[in-house]
Amino acid sequence: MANSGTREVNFDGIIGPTHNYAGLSPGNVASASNAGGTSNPKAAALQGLSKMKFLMDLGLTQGVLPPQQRPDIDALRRMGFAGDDAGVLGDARDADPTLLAAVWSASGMWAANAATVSPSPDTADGRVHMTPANLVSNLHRSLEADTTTRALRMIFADADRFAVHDPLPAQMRFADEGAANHIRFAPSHGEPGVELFVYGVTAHDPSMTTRKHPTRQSRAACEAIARLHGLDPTRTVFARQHPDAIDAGVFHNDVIATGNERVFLFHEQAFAMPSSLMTDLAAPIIESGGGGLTIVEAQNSDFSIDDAVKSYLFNSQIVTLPGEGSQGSMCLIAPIEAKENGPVSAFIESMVADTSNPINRAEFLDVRESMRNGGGPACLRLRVPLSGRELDATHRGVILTDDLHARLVAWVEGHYPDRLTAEDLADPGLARRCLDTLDELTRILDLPGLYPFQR
Ligand code: SUG
Repeated sequence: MANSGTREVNFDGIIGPTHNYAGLSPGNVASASNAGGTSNPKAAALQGLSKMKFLMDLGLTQGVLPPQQRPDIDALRRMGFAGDDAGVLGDARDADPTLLAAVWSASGMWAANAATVSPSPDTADGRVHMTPANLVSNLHRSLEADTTTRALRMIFADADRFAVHDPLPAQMRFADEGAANHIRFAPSHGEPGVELFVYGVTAHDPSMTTRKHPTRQSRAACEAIARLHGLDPTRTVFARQHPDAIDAGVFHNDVIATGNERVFLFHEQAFAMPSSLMTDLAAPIIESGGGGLTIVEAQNSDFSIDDAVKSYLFNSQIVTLPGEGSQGSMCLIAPIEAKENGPVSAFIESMVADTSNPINRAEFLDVRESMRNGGGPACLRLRVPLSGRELDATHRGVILTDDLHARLVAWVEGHYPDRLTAEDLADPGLARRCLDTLDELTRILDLPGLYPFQR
């Protein structure tokens, strides 16, 4: 059923105080090439908050998701490191610095990987369904699922309107990276849509490996989520990522393709079976009288896949602008790196000028601290289309206002370090200060008891 008054709410991950460059993600070009660098958590968090404010000032509804509890010293204890916190941190550093780095990672900032979301017009029981991602492909990310599940259950607590499932079984057969490999198309956010799930591998076909880099999303995971969410099989499409794209650094599909409502923006090398895919996606929308898809396909002759990975154009957010005068018009919220890349910038200019698609404005934002770890504007947010009633049932403490924005900026300014290196990660004093900082955040967001250390 169509819902009137539905809007897309973007929930951005607040970048945590331990943001650092540890090179933890094989296949993620930026993470690998900035490994060992010095990060600036304060600048990172402020860049994230500026992006959220920018979207709010465009008239969009913006939410926040809290960071993970980091460092996760209990995770090191589960790996056998014992003693007081100083001993655990020091022993982990001496045994294997990548284990230490994993429990400090602020990777929860990339909220596109928090969960897969199906809005209520698409689901059999008319509730909004969410499956938190198990993120089993990388140790540091696998530590996110429990707190993400808890946060989503606190924020979307009304069981009459929301279903927050358990993450899928934590095994590679069900490797799941959330909404980064999922795009929903619909005539408008409140109408029934078509959900596209993109996978890199099927569990039963070992020949489906790439030559260089790991694949992070399995078809089995996509199918399980579609079942859990009660999606209509005639409006659910599974497509394989092109293995060459994964090997070029496209570790998530949102590095090479994106969409909004009826618009589908992608690079010609994104998918393994492009022509049937377009028909499968467009047919249900045409049948429901919603017109077809507007396809914006970048060719190799426009720019290469390497330029796509360097510029992160496809990790832009495409948002529908509110308001009478601009009904149906869309804005591309792109990373500044896309403007700095000649061929990509020329492509954006001609796309915005082309009246056959609704994208008629482009804005370039600075999220460079996140970009150096392979996270662009779209990685930082989880899209949740919500009707007016569903928004009313959502925890208000995480919906951005000018006041909340100002409080979060002051909290970051007051507590965040402006420099973090690998050497800092064995410091128990810094660990304590980070947890105190998070404790204060749960008061600002009114999420008491969110973190394990608070219980
Ligand atoms: O999972 N980087 C993240 C980036 C995630 C981007 N998200 C989306 N494309 N939706 C990842 O690879 C790097 C951490 C480090 O190396 O310190 C990292 O986890």
